[in-house]
Amino acid sequence: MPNIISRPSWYLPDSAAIAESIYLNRRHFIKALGLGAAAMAVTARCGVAQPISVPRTDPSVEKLGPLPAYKTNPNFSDPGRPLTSLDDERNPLAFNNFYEFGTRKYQPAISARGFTLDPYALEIGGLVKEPVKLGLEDVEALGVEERVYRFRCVEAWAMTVPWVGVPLAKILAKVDILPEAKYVAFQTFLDPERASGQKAQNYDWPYKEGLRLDEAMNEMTMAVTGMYGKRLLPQSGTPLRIIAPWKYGYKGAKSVVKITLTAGQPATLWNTALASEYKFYSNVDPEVPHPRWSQASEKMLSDLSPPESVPTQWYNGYGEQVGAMYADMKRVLY
Ligand SMILES: Nc1nc2c(c(=O)[nH]1)N[C@H]1C(S)=C(S)[C@@H](COP(=O)(O)O)O[C@H]1N2
Ligand SMILES: [Mo]
Repeated sequence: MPNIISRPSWYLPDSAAIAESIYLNRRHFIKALGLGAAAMAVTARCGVAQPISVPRTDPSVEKLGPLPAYKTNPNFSDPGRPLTSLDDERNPLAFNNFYEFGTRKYQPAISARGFTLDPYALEIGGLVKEPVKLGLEDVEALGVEERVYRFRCVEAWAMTVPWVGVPLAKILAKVDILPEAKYVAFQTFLDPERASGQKAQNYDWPYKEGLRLDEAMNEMTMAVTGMYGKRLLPQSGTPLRIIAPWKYGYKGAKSVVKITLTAGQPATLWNTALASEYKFYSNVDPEVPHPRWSQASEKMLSDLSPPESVPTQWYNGYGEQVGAMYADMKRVLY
């Protein structure tokens, strides 16, 4: 194994990280939202502005109406570690990866505000007998449930989130899948005018991801429409995203509009951009380092600064649910 000393770019002491991009973003954010000085406080710890609190609603999302009634699935109610609090300094509604709305962590919560795909349609096509288009109500009519999952980004930060959604297998059951189909491709919307990150030439927009068909059908894989009891905000992938919690976070596309059944392994945005760093499988594995950093440990979103870190679990701890799918593959895989 190579001697890995470098670290992901966010992996900085608070003082350094906050002093640059985040602090500036916060000032923009406060302006953009018309929030007053009350939203800002001074932290004794690093002497710069505290994160402002991100609104937990968005008018564009309110228009979609509330989530349908749901229950927590008892098989996935105990993630074995505390939920990531929305009151934490870095929290899942403020700290995001959603490159369509900017590459800095605190940008999407600002620049995606008001974004909507309403009226929404999820197209399912490719190697199916008859393609279908489902509205959000059609998807949710298949039965929404809550599941608390561990989440692990390839950048080695982690969180624990109560997602609300529909098992993807229930959605795929709406089409007759042809026997040649072996993979499932996911595609995000394409609208560079509203999502200016898509004007960046270095990525093959729209965002694309894929799973093997059995992975897509696995009980763990969810089409998520809500989190923390509410509909997804724009920065979290309104109105529907994919979550496959034994894989690195980028395998789950946000704001998905199209699902295509394919015979061959589909191209993905990250693999196309940087094949040496982002492979198709991308299963969480402490023994397979990213070329630029170790994956042996991870940090919770609320506590990114050293020294606290916890060991990474193989398959993010979901080996019991997903391990059998890889029985005939080598241990070392991405
Ligand atoms: N369309 C789209 N989906 C995406 C991304 C993205 O940039 N665009 N980023 C991925 C990455 S790298 C991660 S870690 C998660 C982040 O989800 P979060 O911001 O809700 O934590 O979304 C994934 N899905
Ligand atoms: Mo990620």
